[in-house]
Amino acid sequence: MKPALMLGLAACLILASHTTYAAALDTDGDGLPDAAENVLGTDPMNADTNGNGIPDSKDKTPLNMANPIKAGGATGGLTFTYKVEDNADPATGKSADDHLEIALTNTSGAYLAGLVMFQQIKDDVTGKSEETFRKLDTVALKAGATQTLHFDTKTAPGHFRVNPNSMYVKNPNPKSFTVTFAADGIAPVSVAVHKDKGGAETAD
Ligand SMILES: [Ca+2]
Ligand SMILES: [Ca+2]
Repeated sequence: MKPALMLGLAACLILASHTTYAAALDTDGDGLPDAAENVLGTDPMNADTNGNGIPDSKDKTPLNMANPIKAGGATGGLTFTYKVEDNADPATGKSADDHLEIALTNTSGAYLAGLVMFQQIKDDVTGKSEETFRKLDTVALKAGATQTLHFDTKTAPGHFRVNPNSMYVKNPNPKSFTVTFAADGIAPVSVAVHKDKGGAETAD
């Protein structure tokens, strides 16, 4: 083979491998390419979107799961408020992009750790739902303390990643949220919140 032809063949091979790589980019390494996750509604930067311990590519229901939080524990140890729209910037008081915002208060009289959260979002029009479970290992509350948690795209302390392909972000239908928290020795507490029609992650 002539050198020029060999070079041309090598260039073709390199181009082909780059094209294949780009087509199969799998940022979170869960076996599903980013492009497929964007279609499926899973998170391309979280290998286990629903938090049930099974990677998205092996999970038969990567967006759905039953509530794993068990009943039991002391009642009255934890209260919280939950906001899914009409958020405000705490520094300026001005309107902020819609996001999940939770203010947790430890009313147990003791240090509170082992916080877990289960959330269901239900589309009021189609009836479809998405569930997620999280272990909030970085949150520990002293007795009487309140901490506000934000679920959005920011990375500052107190912020947790939300799936950018979730129905909360992508689907403008009115939705019903149910969220449950529990902690070590503390009984689960739940609230239901409704979100009016309109997209999230845009101030409205
Ligand atoms: Ca992936
Ligand atoms: Ca999973």
